[in-house]
Amino acid sequence: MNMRKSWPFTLLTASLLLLWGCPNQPDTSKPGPDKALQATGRPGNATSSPESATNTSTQTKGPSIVHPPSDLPRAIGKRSPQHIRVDLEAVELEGQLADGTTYTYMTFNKLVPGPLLRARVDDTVEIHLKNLAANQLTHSIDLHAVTGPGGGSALTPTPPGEEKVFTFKAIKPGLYVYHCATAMVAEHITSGMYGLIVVEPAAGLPPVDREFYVMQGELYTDRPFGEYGPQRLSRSKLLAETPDYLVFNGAVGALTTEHPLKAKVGETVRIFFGVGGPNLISSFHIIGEHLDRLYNLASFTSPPLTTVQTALVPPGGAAMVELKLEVPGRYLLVDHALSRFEKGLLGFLEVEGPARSDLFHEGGASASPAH
Ligand SMILES: [Cu+2]
Repeated sequence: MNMRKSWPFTLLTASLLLLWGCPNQPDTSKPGPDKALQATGRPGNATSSPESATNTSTQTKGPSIVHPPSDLPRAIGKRSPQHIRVDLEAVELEGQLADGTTYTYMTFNKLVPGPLLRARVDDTVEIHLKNLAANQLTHSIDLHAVTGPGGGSALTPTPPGEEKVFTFKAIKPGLYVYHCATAMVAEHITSGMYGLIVVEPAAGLPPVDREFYVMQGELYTDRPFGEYGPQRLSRSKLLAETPDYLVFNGAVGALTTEHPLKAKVGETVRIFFGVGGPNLISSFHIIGEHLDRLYNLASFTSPPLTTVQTALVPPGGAAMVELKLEVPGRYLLVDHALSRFEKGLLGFLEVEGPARSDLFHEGGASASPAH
């Protein structure tokens, strides 16, 4: 058998965490995980397709395309408007989608999502889009921060080996998606060509202790979830909107085994969260925590909602969320449409610090040292 090994292990741990809401290691004395997972050795239901039951393909390995969630520019804060130059390069490459499985990604700067761009309202932003000579396809960019027809897409169709430049003034503060807009647009987006641009208000954003950058996307592959080997885009599944994979930051395990989010008790963290999609709405949720401030639909000009459990984020949309961390342990980032968890959509927020048994502890109330 050539079945995936590490994902079921991750899923097992996560399933246990889901079942008991335990912030640390699961208690193995409790009932076991989903029986279908045990029976099939892989996530999903017990009635696996014949294809998935005989995964005899050869494992493939490629470079990681995962954008680390802590890799983003520092806050701008209060300053005068400036002229900013942004250099982006379209790169097509076969990268790691999951253990033993690769996919032909299309990227901005070799990572999914592309770089988090950061400007201040009324900055003049000069976009340079280069298309690598070795690429097969033309690429372009539409930034939702742009005020102007096409968001830049009509000015930037760039064949391999060429470069296009355009300039816009960022007159509206907010958190915006950008993406390739070359037909078939959905193919370029599903393959990884999306990212976020923050346009900070004149006074800057409220200070926080840490910021993270997370985006959700779906992939439509010719072979089912968990198959080894190089995967190609399935256009029929794309058009039917039936993805095989859903991922944070481009790949299965991106925000669990590869780059979990890390923070400390007492800190306030901000997540710039966006949905590249191209098709599915996210019900973004952090299991065991609350979104203390939700800048709903990424509006910076409306007051944030407070103490929200789940944020609804559309494709081509975003949300800025902030939460204060009170209790240590591992929190799970999910889309609460939880079937998607079985297709790879999971992240960890690992919080270190002293226990808060006054807020959370095993056993009856009398077991708490506070009583
Ligand atoms: Cu493209």
